[in-house]
Amino acid sequence: SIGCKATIVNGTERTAEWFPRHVTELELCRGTKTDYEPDKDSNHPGFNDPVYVERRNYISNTAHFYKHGTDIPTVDYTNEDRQTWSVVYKTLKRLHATHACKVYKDNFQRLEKECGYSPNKIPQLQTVSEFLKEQTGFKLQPAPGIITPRDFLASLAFKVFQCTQYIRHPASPMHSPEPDCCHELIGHIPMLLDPTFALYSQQIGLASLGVSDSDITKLAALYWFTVEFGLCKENNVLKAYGAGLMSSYGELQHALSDVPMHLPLQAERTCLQPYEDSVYQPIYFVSESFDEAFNQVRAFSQHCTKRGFDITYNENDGYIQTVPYINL
Ligand code: TIH
Ligand code: FE2
Repeated sequence: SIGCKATIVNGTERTAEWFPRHVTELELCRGTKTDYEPDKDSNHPGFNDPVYVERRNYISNTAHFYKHGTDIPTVDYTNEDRQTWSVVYKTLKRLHATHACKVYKDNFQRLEKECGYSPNKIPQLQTVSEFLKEQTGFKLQPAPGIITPRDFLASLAFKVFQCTQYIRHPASPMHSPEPDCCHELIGHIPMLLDPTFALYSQQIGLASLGVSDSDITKLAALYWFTVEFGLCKENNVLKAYGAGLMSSYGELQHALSDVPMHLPLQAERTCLQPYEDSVYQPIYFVSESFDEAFNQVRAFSQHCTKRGFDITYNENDGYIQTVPYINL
């Protein structure tokens, strides 16, 4: 319609007002931001490695064809991939002992006991998705790369978490400029097993459906500084819970050091903070407690967006429902 911004997503033109109403429509919500891919970003450790680029792109492309309700295809990881996973897993686990919050560590242990997490094998997304679904109702959907904020947040409303399946370049196991399966499996999955955290993630998603581009930017910043790079206090000691930290040995140490700025998490302020994907963050936001972070941001995301209706998701039939606000 006239006056609204058209976005090209996988060759489909759609209007800014469109948003998914049924979980199967998430197949239309995987527009990618390609700036940090190894064939485009000269700082990517795989930039000069055509064999890596081809393999990464092959795995990435299969995600475009994923259909809701089908099993996520198994990836045959190479010996080199498994070696990378093993190094990342062992090194991070040692650092998590001192740097990660308790919820993260407890859930990581559950994944080792109940879902086959180990340094010897890269877990397949389908196995992890089934476990997660039983625990908090979240499911995984394979993602071709970094998903645009609008599409990524929309999937959270449906309790769908979009995950990359390719693995980082072996030359740089301690930091990847783009998300990879180490980031998803080690960074995100343990926190998504926490019911409060899962609910929080879904709330940001529900708040994002059908809102303006500027509200998406605010919600994406809140997501970024909590789910990806959040810090919290435990018995007055700084700990991390953000997935971008849990999967990066280099950045996790940086985040808890004196080098970056630490500011208190304040939804109204944090949502305005710009951020950069590929480098260590110069600023992190700290909440007094884990629950405080969620309460604050949840309240904000429910009230910040001036949408004329409320939205709920029905897990049984996969539809979202819009309920008009009644103005008395
Ligand atoms: N830098 C993270 C890592 O090394 O695991 C991956 C990313 C998370 C978010 C953006 S890039
Ligand atoms: Fe992430």
